[in-house]
Amino acid sequence: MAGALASMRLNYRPVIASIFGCFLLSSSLCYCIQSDIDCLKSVRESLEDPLGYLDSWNFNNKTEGFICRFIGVDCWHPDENKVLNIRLSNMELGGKFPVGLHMCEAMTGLDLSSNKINGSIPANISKIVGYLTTLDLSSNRFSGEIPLNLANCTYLNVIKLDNNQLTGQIPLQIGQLARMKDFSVANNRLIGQVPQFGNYSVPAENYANNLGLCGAPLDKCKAPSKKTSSGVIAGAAVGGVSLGIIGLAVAMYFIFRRASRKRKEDDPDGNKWAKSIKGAKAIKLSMFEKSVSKMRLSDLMQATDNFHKCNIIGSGRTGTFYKAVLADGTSLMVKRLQNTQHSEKEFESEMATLGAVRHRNMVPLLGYCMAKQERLLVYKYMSNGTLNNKLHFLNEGEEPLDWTLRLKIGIGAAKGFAWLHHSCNPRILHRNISSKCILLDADFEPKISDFGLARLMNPVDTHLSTFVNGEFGDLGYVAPEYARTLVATPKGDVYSFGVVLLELVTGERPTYASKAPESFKGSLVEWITILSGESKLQDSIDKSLIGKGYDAEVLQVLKVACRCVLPAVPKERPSMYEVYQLLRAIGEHYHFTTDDDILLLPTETEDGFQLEELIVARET
Ligand SMILES: *[C@@H]1O[C@H](CO)[C@@H](O)[C@H](O)[C@H]1NC(C)=O
Ligand SMILES: *[C@@H]1O[C@H](CO)[C@@H](O)[C@H](O)[C@H]1NC(C)=O
Ligand SMILES: *[C@@H]1O[C@H](CO)[C@@H](O)[C@H](O)[C@H]1NC(C)=O
Ligand SMILES: *[C@@H]1O[C@H](CO)[C@@H](O)[C@H](O)[C@H]1NC(C)=O
Ligand SMILES: *[C@@H]1O[C@H](CO)[C@@H](O)[C@H](O)[C@H]1NC(C)=O
Ligand SMILES: *[C@@H]1O[C@H](CO)[C@@H](O)[C@H](O)[C@H]1NC(C)=O
Ligand SMILES: CC(=O)N[C@H]1CO[C@H](CO)[C@@H](O)[C@@H]1O
Repeated sequence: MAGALASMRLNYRPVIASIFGCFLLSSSLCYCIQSDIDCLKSVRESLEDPLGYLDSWNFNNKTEGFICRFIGVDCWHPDENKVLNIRLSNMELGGKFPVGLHMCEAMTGLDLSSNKINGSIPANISKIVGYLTTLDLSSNRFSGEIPLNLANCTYLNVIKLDNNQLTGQIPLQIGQLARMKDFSVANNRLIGQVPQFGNYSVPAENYANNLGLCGAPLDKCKAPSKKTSSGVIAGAAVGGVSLGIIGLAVAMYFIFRRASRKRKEDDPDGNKWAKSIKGAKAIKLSMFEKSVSKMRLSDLMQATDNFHKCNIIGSGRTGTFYKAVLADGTSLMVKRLQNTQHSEKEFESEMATLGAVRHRNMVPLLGYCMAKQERLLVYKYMSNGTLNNKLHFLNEGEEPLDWTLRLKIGIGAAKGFAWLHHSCNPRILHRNISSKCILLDADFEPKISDFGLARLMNPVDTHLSTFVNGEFGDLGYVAPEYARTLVATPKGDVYSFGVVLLELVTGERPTYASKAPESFKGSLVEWITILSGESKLQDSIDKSLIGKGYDAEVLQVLKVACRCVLPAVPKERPSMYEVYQLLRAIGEHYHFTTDDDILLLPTETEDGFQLEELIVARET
């Protein structure tokens, strides 16, 4: 447990680092610690809230620290989305114990007292809220037994379970909770011997009104357990050790905080690096498009306020994205590449290749810039952000995407990926397709981003090293054989794109199916697999799409998605070219694109495969 706490603190950095998509483009800054946000979302979803107290939990304002201002939520620090306590007392809340709390990894206090929550206390409670010091579930309708596993929440000081309908015996191991100073279970239906805590004597009234409790401070039990006393000694020892470790962990946390604070003070605008290249010589800025060919580094500097952190619109593994607004009002996206150590020559040749990748459904690379070690890529601005945001993080008052837009986006994106796979030579695999890599321009034309940069990364930063860290692609999108073999293939991309199609049709996120039964904890694909087996696929369709005259098309697209994700053998999935053709046929009568600006040559040959594997080998 002590080790777990230490590693929880150490994991804290990677958590921040992995929040962003290929690049989340939203108008507001977001350094959110997604797991704690998801935690609160799941709490809100799992509790019944007849009086609407939790309606004020608005997840659309993505200002850092926004959840800290929610009713009943305290954070470790007011401008950091890391939950310290949740206090939702006396709000008439119903439902079950919110098991999604396991995502609030650093939470130490939980108060759900005086509500109408029923069901049992989870048998794996230490896996859910293992770091609690205070647990107050009093005055609810909890039934069943007090789980033995509660004794594994070793940091608990306070346990209040009074005024519920708990039955059975109190696990004696709870006596091993060495820090206990307030334990009450009055007004339940408990029987048997009460636990004995090392340093703390429970007042008799905390046991009052049960069916038959015994042992000090109550009457002696008729057949006292012999194990109790040794349990107390072991418990006190364990407690002493864990107390030391918790002190250490808390100290480490604050040292870390202070260090990071100090770092921030040294560089409050997060742009020290930019200031250092400001007057740099040997600057090279090349533009592929005439419209911006006269731009200089100083223009980029001005357009991004010297790359001030306020202009960051997203960040991913390959670098950070800034929004730049030129003097004439034109917007651009500038990507600062992470750690490239390639020579200027290598970089230029990669840029020449990427600059030549022009397709209606690719985010256009307009130019690039080299200044000292910095490498900046200039892209066209995409005013409607990511598909992911448009599907799952609507701003207030924003309508869900209608079916024709979703179909248009699906067809356009398929066309782009098919073009990368089949018309580029050598073919380009994306390797990390998700709804975050599909950007939307002002007309909602989808534009694929973040392709072809892998070769510009340091060898240590390429995908293989992220595999080692267990972070090989966006969660919920990775084809099973890709996760197993670590070899990127076109069919791996097809699988990931199938998940994007599922998102379009179901409105669900890849890692979590909200319409599935509460007990179901699998991914979107796993849920679809079950529904498909039961011939109930249509149950998954987004409610906002049903009954508007498109039902047949929606179901057809859902079936294409299934062909991409369900076959266990990658060979049985269609090629990206086939996916595009299938979707295009479904949407033919809309005439979304008049120009057929791609030359599609299906090249699903063995040669194509080998070529790609060579590229993988070179990068790693
Ligand atoms: C894949 O994309 C996700 C977000 O879209 C990002 O967090 C992750 O680092 C990327 N992984 C690789 C290997 O590119
Ligand atoms: C988001 O929350 C912050 C802090 O509460 C507030 O200052 C800001 O105005 C809010 N923004 C929006 C768009 O509601
Ligand atoms: C919990 O309460 C709900 C109504 O809020 C009820 O439908 C359900 O049967 C209750 N469950 C238990 C185990 O009492
Ligand atoms: C706890 O157990 C429930 C079912 O008993 C399960 O759904 C949930 O995933 C478990 N939580 C954790 C964090 O292990
Ligand atoms: C609880 O802790 C004990 C002793 O540390 C351990 O053996 C047991 O596996 C833990 N139980 C659970 C459910 O984690
Ligand atoms: C328990 O009591 C012992 C001796 O009385 C003391 O040294 C120890 O600090 C106490 N532990 C706690 C958690 O109060
Ligand atoms: C829904 C949405 O955000 N639509 C915007 C897409 O981009 C155009 C052009 O910037 C805006 O006018 C729309 O409001």
